[in-house]
Amino acid sequence: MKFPEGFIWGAAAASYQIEGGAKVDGKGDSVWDMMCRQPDRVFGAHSGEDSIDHYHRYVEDILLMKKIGLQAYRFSISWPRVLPEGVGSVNEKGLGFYDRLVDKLLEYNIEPYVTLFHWDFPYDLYCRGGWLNPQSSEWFAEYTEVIVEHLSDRVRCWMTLNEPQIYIGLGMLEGVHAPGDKLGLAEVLQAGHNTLLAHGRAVQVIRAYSKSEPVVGYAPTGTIVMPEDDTDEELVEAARKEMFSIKTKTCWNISWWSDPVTLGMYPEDGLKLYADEMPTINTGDFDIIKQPLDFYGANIYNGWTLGRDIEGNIKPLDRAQGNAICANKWPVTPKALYWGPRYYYERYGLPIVVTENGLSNQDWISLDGCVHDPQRIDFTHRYLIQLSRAGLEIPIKGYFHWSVFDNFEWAEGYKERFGMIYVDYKSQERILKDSAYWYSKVISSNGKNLSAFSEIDNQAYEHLFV
Ligand code: IFM
Repeated sequence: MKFPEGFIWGAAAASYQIEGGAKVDGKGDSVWDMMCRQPDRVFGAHSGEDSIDHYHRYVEDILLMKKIGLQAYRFSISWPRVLPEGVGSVNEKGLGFYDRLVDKLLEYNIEPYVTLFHWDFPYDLYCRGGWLNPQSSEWFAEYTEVIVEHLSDRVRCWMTLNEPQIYIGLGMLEGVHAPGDKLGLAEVLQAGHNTLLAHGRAVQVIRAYSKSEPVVGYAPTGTIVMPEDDTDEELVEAARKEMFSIKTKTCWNISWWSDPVTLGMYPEDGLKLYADEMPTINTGDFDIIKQPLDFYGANIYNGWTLGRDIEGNIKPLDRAQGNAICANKWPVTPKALYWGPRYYYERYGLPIVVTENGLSNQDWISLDGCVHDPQRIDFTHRYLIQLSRAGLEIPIKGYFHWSVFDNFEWAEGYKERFGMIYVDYKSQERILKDSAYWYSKVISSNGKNLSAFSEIDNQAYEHLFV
């Protein structure tokens, strides 16, 4: 199995999911702090208030990352920890945390990959209209400037927004994520347009103020569509088209969120479908939104397959009974890590970094005191084989496993475990799972210890991973 020299092996996490310390050192509230205080919003009334206390335990956590051999750590910054009211006065203590975190990472030769926004929007700004406020992209630019001024002497790699589909779609349309609103689609798309402007302004700020040569990306999500037969050109084209199409009046699609950022326009089918709900677009907006990017950050977990019926018509394949699924019922579809990066690269022309990929599992501490997670190892192994295959055809720069630690899985609370490091939420003890030791060998061999695609292709049970 081959990965290029210089390929980045990392793992990811996000501020609200791991930091805890929600009320310490002057941090302001975020919409997730607010959501977690409301009844029946989050499974088991769990909250990220203490979470895994990374805020106080980051040194121990970085030592564990070093033990695994991580070359890069993708983390996000809590906007209200740094600017408690979202704009205006800076909370030096909050900023100081990220200083210490970055310094410690660099001391251990782990490259910081900073995400500016991973969903913990300042509550005070939410009260001023949140992403619906026409000024919201300027608020984000102000926040970005504070961070870039402060950290860019040591941080080179940046991502602006994580998964706008989720915090806008699930947060403002469907109301299951913070801020928990159920607005009309027109308002939601307006908020979406403002968040895309925020992305563009943030890239401008990074490029204008960075003290080192920046490497800038964007980290949206999306469901991958895969052709059943790689040699059927018509099917390959149909899957490509399907993956970027917009068919429902929701926020769950790829192109509405990525075309403006990379191609400088909204996609045609979306313009037609959302004709009655279109946001106000001012002259020059796309000049702001479309900024030069160094990579496309792809958060990829799964996909679905297009095949042919008995008459040869193209149609979605049914999932096999008893197919492989994660604890959260997401299907396990390794080829998503081949087709996803390939289709993204073909459409957007940017080198790919897999900014998230991983498995929700039911891990516990065995009687021998270890945490055995063979499914996570097999899942990651299968996906990485496909990624390496993609890497033979297109530029893939790195892979970030989601997640480093077990953590707060948003509306699902702590009932799902995504980490390679187990966390006992009561004692805060950390235990490296088997997958962490396994990943360590993947990293040190630059993937050479993985099976080759030729060894696993066309296995009899492949239908279980479709
Ligand atoms: O935990 C989340 C992360 O915050 C964003 N992407 C998907 C992960 C798993 O649901």
